[in-house]
Amino acid sequence: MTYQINLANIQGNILTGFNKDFQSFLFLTFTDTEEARRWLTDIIPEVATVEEVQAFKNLFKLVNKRRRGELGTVSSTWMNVAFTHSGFEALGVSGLDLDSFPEAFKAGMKARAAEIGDVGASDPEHWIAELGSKEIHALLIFASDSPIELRKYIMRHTTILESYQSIKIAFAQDGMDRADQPGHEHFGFRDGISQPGIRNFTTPQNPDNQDQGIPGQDLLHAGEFVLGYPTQIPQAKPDHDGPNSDPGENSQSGPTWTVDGSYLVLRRLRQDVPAFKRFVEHMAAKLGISKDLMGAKMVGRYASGAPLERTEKQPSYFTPPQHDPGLGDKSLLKDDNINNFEFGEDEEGKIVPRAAHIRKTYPRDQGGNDRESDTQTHRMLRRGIPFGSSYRPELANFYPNTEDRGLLFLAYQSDIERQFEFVQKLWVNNVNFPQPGDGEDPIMAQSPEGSFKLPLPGKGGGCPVHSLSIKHFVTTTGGEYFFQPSIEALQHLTK
Ligand code: N7H
Repeated sequence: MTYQINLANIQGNILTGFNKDFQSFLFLTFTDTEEARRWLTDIIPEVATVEEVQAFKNLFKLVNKRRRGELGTVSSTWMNVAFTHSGFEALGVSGLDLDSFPEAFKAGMKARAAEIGDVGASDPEHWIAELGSKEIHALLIFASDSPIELRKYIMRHTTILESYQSIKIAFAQDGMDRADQPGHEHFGFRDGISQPGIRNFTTPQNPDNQDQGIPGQDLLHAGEFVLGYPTQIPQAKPDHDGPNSDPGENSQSGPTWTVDGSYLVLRRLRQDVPAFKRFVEHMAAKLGISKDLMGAKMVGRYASGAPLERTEKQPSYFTPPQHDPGLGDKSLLKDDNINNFEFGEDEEGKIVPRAAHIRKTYPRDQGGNDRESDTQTHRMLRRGIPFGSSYRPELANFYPNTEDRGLLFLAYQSDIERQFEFVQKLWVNNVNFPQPGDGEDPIMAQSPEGSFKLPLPGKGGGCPVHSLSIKHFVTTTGGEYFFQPSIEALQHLTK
């Protein structure tokens, strides 16, 4: 079924992803409706759309392909804007419209803390003060290829904001790709590899298979991520195990003007890198495996991004390589191989443990009731970026506050409860998912001390299951639920 996605009306970071090395986030508060509306009128012409970001990416690819490598000849700087529920209220949205939004968005992330496992050290009472105590109304997202252009653009917007007395910057947060390990998050693993593809938007690499983008990347209906388009049907088609390709009902949420908009979950997740590294080293020595393999067993991929699970390129093997194969065999990192696997033949988790991070958060063919079809109703478009400087013990004495580093997790979806909250609550934090007693996601475990089941081949061909106690390496230090309206809806909100 073909339908047109209104790319000129949808904000750019949603479907395409800015994917810039330098990003910044300004969290705003309003106290005067008229001023807030005038400010919004001022900035709407600068809000980047999917159409523009996509056109830039195509030009970037074209230039790089012929010239072999990045010369920096084309670059861009983008801005997007999003609002909280109380932000819509401050903008003067009617009571009827405000009431029609779903509960999770109305409540906001702090109020949902117990639901999503933000307890103990992650409890909002321990969040950084600006995000824990203040009520945020809007978010400006800036992204650029150049730190200088980014700063100039932020200054331009700060000057615009200064002319509105009642609008205040409550918090500013920079995000930056790691200079020493580009594309990798702070624990050292390549991130941003596996994303859902989108029907009528992502180009199928193989023209004979209209259900996949790159091999293994299932194409989903746009309504999973943007309101007003067909969604996925959780039940499988008869005689077909894969995702159901039929279009489900159009996604709909809140007032009519939410069409072409998307919900954004933003989390500021601090990472305890030294503790993670110590744990991986200690466990690797104890179990007699390499650090590379130990880390890969926890994440589900090697640090280079090479799949741990079997792909066509990595033929059937029971014992995965001890050392990161992606560092030597670059073909494993290419489109044909990097995401081309399922977990069905590894039901016992002998290759990728069932509670490994990528298996918990996207169990592929091993998820819910109707397996693959059901799993595909819980996906998100992730747009995260690291914050803070890399862990470099040799610099610790010279740079203050070096421990505050982590991931700004950003994810777009059409239903926060069915997507982010479901994944966080029923998969990541559920010690009995996928199977009873599998344990917590060893990357994201939120309880002070959890456990993780790790089957490892032993002498004589057996595969004893080791139950490891895992520490808490990631702590939530802030976050919020936003809605990112279409360009037309932004105009509607100014009236
Ligand atoms: Fe995760 N990490 O470094 O270990 N994540 N993640 N994540 N994550 C992924 O495939 C990481 C977090 C997902 O499609 C990779 O892009 C860290 C939250 C999903 O196969 C790595 C943090 C949630 C996927 C990491 C963190 C998710 C995924 C592999 C926090 C949702 C795709 C690279 C500090 C609740 C799975 C890749 C798939 C992949 C890491 C957070 C979800 C390396 C450090 C909060 C859906």
